Amino acid sequence: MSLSTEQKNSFASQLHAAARSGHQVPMLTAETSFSMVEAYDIQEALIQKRIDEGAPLVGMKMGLTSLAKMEQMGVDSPIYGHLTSDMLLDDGGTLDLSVYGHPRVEPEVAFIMAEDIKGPTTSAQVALAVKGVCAALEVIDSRYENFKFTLNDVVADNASSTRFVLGTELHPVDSVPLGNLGMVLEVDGEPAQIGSSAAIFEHPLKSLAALVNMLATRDRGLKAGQIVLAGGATAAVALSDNQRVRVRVQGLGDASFFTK
Ligand code: OOG
Ligand code: MG
Repeated sequence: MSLSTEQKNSFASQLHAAARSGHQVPMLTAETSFSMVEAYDIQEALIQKRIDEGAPLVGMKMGLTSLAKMEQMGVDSPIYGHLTSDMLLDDGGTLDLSVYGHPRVEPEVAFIMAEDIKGPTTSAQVALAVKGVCAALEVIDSRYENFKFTLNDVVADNASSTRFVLGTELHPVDSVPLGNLGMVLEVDGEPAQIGSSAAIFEHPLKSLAALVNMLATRDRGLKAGQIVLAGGATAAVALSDNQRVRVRVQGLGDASFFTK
């Protein structure tokens, strides 16, 4: 049995309303089962609502690309999500947590694309389409109760995407050993998670290539100027009020924000 367009739209509306209110909903799969392809259909319908509200698409993200994240969430394969302009938070900015349900933060790196690219591709090829790489933080917040979901549920919920911060230093991908950069997530100046970019799908460029190849299955690609978050390098850390959160990435500088 497949979902009707109306049903996909209704699921997208429920998740959109939950994201806007900071309230949680039960997992969609508790009501109806659906395929991974349908989960991405729901995600696209959800993103269209944000775009219609005036927040254009600015990029994409990979999620569940590290073992630490897969173990934390109890799922076992990478997924992608969409990033819209209203998810951007300035480096050093303040995040008001009152509008979110149970936000968490992850240390990441982000790419900015120099050229359009469509799969099939490889890590080596995709590097040629990248303008540069920077330190990044991603704030995720599941719209599901207790931050619990199946893979199809989290795909429908746009991979828990909520906000993200990019560092100010953009470096060419071949100017650093991108496959193994030390990464420290600090909360109030203390290390909360320590990892390496090697944890991001073995290499962040491998994660980027996997994204481009996944998009190709839906006849889509990346566009010049788009941002891509490569995926969290460590388990995510729960946020609370009045914190200073910073990621430091070896060779790439840092990115930070305050919570209130
Ligand atoms: C899904 C999103 C995971 C990452 O970097 O692994 C993600 C979740 O854990 O809620 O963004
Ligand atoms: Mg992430």
